[in-house]
Amino acid sequence: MRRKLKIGITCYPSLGGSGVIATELGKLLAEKGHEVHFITQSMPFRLGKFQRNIFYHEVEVNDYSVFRYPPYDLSLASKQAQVTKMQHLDILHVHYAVPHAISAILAKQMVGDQLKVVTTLHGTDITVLAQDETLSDLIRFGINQSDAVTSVSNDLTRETKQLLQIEKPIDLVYNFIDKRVYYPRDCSSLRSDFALPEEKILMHISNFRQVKRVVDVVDIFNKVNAAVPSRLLFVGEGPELPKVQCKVRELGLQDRVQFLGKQDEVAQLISLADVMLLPSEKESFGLVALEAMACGVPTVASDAGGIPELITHGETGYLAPIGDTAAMAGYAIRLLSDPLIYRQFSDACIVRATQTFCSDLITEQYEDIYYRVLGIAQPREEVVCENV
Ligand code: GMT
Repeated sequence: MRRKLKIGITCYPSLGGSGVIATELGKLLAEKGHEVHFITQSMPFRLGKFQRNIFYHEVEVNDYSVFRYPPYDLSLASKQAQVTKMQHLDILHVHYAVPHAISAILAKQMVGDQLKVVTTLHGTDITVLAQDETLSDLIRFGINQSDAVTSVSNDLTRETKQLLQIEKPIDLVYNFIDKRVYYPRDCSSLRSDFALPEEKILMHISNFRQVKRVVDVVDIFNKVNAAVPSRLLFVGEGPELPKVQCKVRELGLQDRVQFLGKQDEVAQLISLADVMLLPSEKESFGLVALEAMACGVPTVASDAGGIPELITHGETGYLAPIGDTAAMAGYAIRLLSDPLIYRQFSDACIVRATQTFCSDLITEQYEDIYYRVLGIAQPREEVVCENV
């Protein structure tokens, strides 16, 4: 049996792919007997009810009147050091480079070298923030000082190395799904709330940031709906929402488009969809497309960033150049008009999601990294990922 570890996890607790991956990883590590301590600004939204081996430590920010900006990064470092000392943590696994990696390195300097820092890069911490010259040196420092760095796609690794001239090795660890949660669910009764039996459902889930090109979703839908009567469901909210609502009105699609707002649990909702749309400008991996795949829902996406490492064009979905909404609409129409092709894609999605991106396999990859940085040789456990 492998030695059980004490692991601190820091992530952004609000809605978003990096927070989801960090929280689900923590839950899976705890299930395997490791002791997991979340050190975050608030309770991660997916943490939910009490679970054995999971502990939560809230970072309190000192807002003393002299501070113009309350120093969250320092409060985080101080909490990480405190929890490490009290709980004898072996590892601090931080998700998203800024400021989490920097705070963790400071915490390590406070408690000593026996604490190892693992940093996972998720995407915009590199593709957006590392482009900012006021932050790039800091991010490079965080990466170089971490005991191990992981990235969620080969494309993100390439971009990190190129943008920041990083030479140290970066481990590739893809996003994952828990197949006990993401599988094709029966939602025939719920479906009738949103569409007529002969209509198709297209869906987009995101935080409506500019990089998601959500207005393109409306454009794609408009073209699809002209050929195949359909409905569009939006899940999530964010800065681009007003623009998207405006585009829906402009195209007179109000009665065909519904905004469901922020939703914590999307597994059931995804099964409502026939096709997921992800036309992003930047996307290091595209967790939502993986979640859709596991539910048997193919995605039509842009070929940005790491998306091609997840979606095989013409097998588990379709890819088109960023902004080419006509091509994306054409692909969606092809999928929605041919039940035989659709079935083939849907089956291939489930196999790929549950075999290549299964949580057992990916959790094991993270554990291997922890043991490696701690210098503990541990035999590998046999993981067999079968599809449901
Ligand atoms: O996609 C978002 O805007 C959320 C963002 C985050 O930082 O939480 O997601 C990033 O991390 C996910 C988990 O690793 C990836 O699957 C997403 O592709 C990535 N988003 C971008 O690169 C834009």
